[in-house]
Amino acid sequence: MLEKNFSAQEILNLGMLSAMEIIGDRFTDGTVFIPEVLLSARAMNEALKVLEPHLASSDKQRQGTIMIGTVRGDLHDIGKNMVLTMLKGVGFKVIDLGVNVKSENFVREIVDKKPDILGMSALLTTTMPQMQVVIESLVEAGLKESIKVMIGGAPVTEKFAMDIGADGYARDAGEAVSLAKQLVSH
Ligand code: B1M
Repeated sequence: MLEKNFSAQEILNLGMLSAMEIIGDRFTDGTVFIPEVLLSARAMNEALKVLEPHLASSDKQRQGTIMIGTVRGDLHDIGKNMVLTMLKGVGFKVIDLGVNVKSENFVREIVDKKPDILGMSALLTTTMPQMQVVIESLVEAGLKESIKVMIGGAPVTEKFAMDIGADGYARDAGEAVSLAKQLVSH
């Protein structure tokens, strides 16, 4: 598709994301199962790596550092990877803690690496509350004032973000980039 001059954004949004939506619907109606979903997820993550250099913006300036991870109990990483790919593309330094990240690990890594922003992702209604656990741990460790927290993931809402004391919520990777830029400029 790149060779045929489709833009990386088009490939991502029209090709890959809509395909993943179909997989999600088929998983819901019971016509595909975890192995197919996993295969699709792997294909998605590999394709993201191919697209990454093409998603980079031309006016790249160093924007700040963001540490990002999917919360404890949650293994979904495609959305997180899309967000970090886009952030790298516009010049953020990204520290990826991966999936299933415990609150104590977030705190330890923040103390060690001192990022400007912490980004958390959750895809399950059962793991969303972990975001609040992390924010409470940051408050306890006296770190909350020195870092901005942004969150996202399909079940997460703006209201939830405000209720748990996050500094911002982004619905998709594009919004995540605008929000991160806004958070480092304050
Ligand atoms: Co899972 N899964 N899954 N799954 N899975 C969902 C989320 C589900 C909605 C499917 C369904 O039932 N229809 C459902 C959740 C229901 C709920 O909680 N209400 C579900 C379930 C139930 C489960 C298991 C419990 C299934 C089981 O074992 N019985 C299990 C849980 C495992 C665990 O985490 N402990 C499970 C497992 C898996 C796989 C491992 C097989 C695989 C994940 C592989 C991987 O990620 N490497 C998987 C997948 C792929 C999905 C679906 C099909 C697709 C998710 C996805 O990647 N979407 C999903 C159904 C669906 O969404 N239609 C489903 C594409 C991605 C780009 O979107 O992640 O929303 P998303 O990210 C967006 C935005 O949300 C936002 O930007 C991204 C780009 O636009 N965003 C942020 C995300 N993070 C952000 C962070 C930010 C800002 C924005 O700031 C930091």
